[in-house]
Amino acid sequence: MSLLDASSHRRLNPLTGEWVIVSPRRTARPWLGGVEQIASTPAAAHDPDCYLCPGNARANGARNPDYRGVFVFDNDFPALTLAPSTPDVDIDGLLVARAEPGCCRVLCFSERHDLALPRMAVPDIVRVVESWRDESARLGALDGVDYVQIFENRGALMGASNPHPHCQIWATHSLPNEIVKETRAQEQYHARKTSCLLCDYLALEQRLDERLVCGNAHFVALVPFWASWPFETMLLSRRHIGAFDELRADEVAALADILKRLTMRYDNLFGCPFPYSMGFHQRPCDGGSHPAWHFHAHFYPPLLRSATVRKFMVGFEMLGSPQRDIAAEDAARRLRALPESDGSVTPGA
Ligand code: H2U
Ligand code: ZN
Repeated sequence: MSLLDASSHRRLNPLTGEWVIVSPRRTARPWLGGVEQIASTPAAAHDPDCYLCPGNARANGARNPDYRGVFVFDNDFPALTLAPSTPDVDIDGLLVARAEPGCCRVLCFSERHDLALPRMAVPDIVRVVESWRDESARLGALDGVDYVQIFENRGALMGASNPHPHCQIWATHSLPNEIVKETRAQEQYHARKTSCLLCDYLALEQRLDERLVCGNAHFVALVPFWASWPFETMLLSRRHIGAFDELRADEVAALADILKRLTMRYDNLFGCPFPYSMGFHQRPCDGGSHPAWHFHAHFYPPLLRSATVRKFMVGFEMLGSPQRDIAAEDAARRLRALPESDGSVTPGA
């Protein structure tokens, strides 16, 4: 069932229960709107003005150690604290507020200011994945922490405040909105079918072979049928595991491998350091066993036509439903055709 040549339609995201409008080939319309700056890869391995490089002073005056490899620290400007003093508020069910205990960490991928995931060596990315696993376990065990969200904003276009390759980790007391939706959908599917939503979805995608991008022994990258961002992808573990704490050593290595390969493809799409927000979705750490939960990552890149023309999620997307301009199958075909090389290449067609 190919919808590549279909006219406009909507597709269901079974993980959230939300719909996305698909308008294939709408990129043919003229564009006189905003053009972004082409980001360049930082040239220097160490930048004396970077808050995150080894040995440098951070914005609040603390000094980074002369670290090598992964460096994790408490965010100096955290969005959440472990003991907030906010009282609960509920006025007529209309003005409702709750204290939100939590903590925020920053994780630098390595001492190298110039090496993002696509340019790092796989063994060095393995150290990053191991740190994600360790931080998830440590923060998840804290009193009052029910969820650990690991995410990377790459590129100024996606709000990264610093080009030094890094990600953030937010541990929260309540489940974030996306996790509430995904938990509900996976549990309902599990109850209805006595099987896992994402195991079944992955099996279907492998059979249809229309939206797969790349894979290895333990992970698959694909453009989800319901993708809303132009080159959105999902990373799925082949094994039914719920969270970082279940990753075996060979799966840690495979996750590092596929992260490098997928991000190299992204960089090669428009011949630029490809901006995105990505993050891992894992089972809540609230004491429940959550057998329906399937570990995965989402990549949400904003670029649409080139290194300088992005997709705006505004207007109808903000007020109604998300809408995409190229079919998911088309995006997957383009990503699949790209080389996995970290040099600069001719931008993809
Ligand atoms: P983003 O690039 O995704 O914004 O992540 C960087 C985080 O690093 C950001 O949350 C923190 C910011 O608060 N930070 C510090 O904790 N100390 C600094 O000296 C600079 C930035
Ligand atoms: Zn740096």
